[in-house]
Amino acid sequence: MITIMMGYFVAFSFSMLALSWALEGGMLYPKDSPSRELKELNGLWSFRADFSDRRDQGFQQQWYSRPLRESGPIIDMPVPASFNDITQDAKLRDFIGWVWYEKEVWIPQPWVSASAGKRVVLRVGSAHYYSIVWVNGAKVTQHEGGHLPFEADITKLIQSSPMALCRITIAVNNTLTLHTLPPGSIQHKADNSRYPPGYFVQNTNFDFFNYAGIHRPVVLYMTPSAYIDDITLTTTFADNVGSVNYKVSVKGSSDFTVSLNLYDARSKLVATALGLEGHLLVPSPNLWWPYLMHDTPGYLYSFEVVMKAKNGSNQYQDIYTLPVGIRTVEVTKTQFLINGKPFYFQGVNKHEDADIRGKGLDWPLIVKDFNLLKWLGANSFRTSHYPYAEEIMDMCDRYGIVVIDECPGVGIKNPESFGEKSLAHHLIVMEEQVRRDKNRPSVVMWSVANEPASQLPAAGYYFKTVIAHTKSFDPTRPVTFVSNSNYSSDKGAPYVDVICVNSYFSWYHDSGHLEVIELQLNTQFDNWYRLYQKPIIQSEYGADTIPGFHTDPPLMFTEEYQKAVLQNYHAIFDKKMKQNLIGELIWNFADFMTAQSITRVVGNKKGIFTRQRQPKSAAFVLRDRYWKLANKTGMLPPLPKTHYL
Ligand code: GCB
Repeated sequence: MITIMMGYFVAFSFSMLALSWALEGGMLYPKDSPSRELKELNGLWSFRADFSDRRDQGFQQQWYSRPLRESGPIIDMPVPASFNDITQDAKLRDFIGWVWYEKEVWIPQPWVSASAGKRVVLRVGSAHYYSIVWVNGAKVTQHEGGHLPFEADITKLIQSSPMALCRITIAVNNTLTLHTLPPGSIQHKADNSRYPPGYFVQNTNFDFFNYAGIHRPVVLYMTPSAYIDDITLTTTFADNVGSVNYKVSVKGSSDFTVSLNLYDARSKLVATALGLEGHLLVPSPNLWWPYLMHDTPGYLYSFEVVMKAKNGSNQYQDIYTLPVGIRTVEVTKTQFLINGKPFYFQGVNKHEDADIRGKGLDWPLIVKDFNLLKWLGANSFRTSHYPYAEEIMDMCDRYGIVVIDECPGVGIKNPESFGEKSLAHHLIVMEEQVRRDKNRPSVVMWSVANEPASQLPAAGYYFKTVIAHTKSFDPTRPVTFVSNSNYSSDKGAPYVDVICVNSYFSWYHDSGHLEVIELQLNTQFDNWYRLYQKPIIQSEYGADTIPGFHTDPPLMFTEEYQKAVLQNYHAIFDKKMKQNLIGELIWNFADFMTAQSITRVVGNKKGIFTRQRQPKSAAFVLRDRYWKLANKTGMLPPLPKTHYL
């Protein structure tokens, strides 16, 4: 492995060292404000994959030290997007190793002058999976892991250069190891009678295509050099008074004042306070309610922080505004309560996945998906199997779509992936995820993994530690992981707040036998509840379906079979939701790309929508159910479906 990915591993061990400390500083989403400016670097970047045998030519020849076009051929690569499906080159589609991105940008002159008291930050929304960033040939940061943002303060660097032209180089490596999240491994095929010299493949234990590249926006942003670094908000309410509990951190000055203003959705000032920590009280608050639970779901206040600082004779002002929803979350033995009322997750699992752009952020797709969720009557989703883009999470906050926020802990199967090294990284990933999403009202629970080998002895300590660590950063939200282990041997389940179970009766087990679903599902719920007395979510169920395939009686892969699987599951859900079942999440919202295999026909076809977001018959079954449920569970006064569309 080392022979191929040498450059990667050098960087990897360094990062583990650097990251073994708790994270420093906040990760506020970059936004314009009267004191801040933003420059988006999305669009076309120069690109080259390093196809050299050891994938280390870029480092040997220091491709970052001069314009990429000078060290070899380049192609255009859109950002954000996965690089895999952009060209006709099969080698690039399945490429493993370092790829190089570069963009030259002008920094606005007022940001550059050393006397201006500005701070300039380069931020990458996410890149898969290991990234090193240079500006004008100087390394400014590195980051391990996809799906989460990272940034570098480049103020000094750009102020010391004579030109405001800035060459940004980002090398990204998609190699997975047994210690990354998700884990993976490189397999060398040494048999020269069957494979060419140096042949290797990357093996993973997850069922989605391992898209790579710069998946989310890259931005440069400017703040004053004394600035609001982080904000942590939690909310409670009692006796018709809401409380927004805040903690603000400021950097760049020790001589400052902070004032807080809370505005309602009509921009009316409802509360003010001073200082870094405290409470803002809101009489008769408009609570943040999930979609279909209230007629103004997703109500958001605006929490404005105004910081004024002095550094000698210099004065600075920084202003940052964060949306805040006032709501509470609580778990009992049988219920999930939002604002004290039982909440039933009638939702979906998704993927960030689409034709051509792969996992790249795509606004038309995002808005289309939210329209489909509303059409469906879905009130929630799980970010299977990694944190989704902040832009998507913003929509959840605004639309009242409840989120189980899952980390990239998918496919943790090998015993080595339960060791100290993996655990240390997993803790950091949870810190990064909580730091990014802690203020979101839509996020009601963290999921620290999907279908790990949680029956292994090491899984007990591993999940106890990851869950406790997550709670130490966020004591306000329940934590879970999603299991497909046998209830009696799952070593992690004792530590979760909610049992999340995946099962595929009549699909992966007893294939074609719809008649076993009800009995097996009933047994599944009874077993888990008897042992743990915790509420349960059916976090996956479903069947692959080729749109346009029809049979009667239903046969596997037809639209009729998918509908029948759903209906058989629903019959038991209807019984169990009166007891301790608190949710059902279909697998999957839409078809998505996977690795090639004999069980996947150009991807996973368990979507109720196609990859192009057209409904299969099952979408209408689910839509009828979700709208009926919304009325029946008392979440809504009887309403026509069109009410919220
Ligand atoms: C699962 C996994 C999911 C797969 C799905 C399937 O249990 O959690 O990632 O895509 O099953 O369709 O096999």
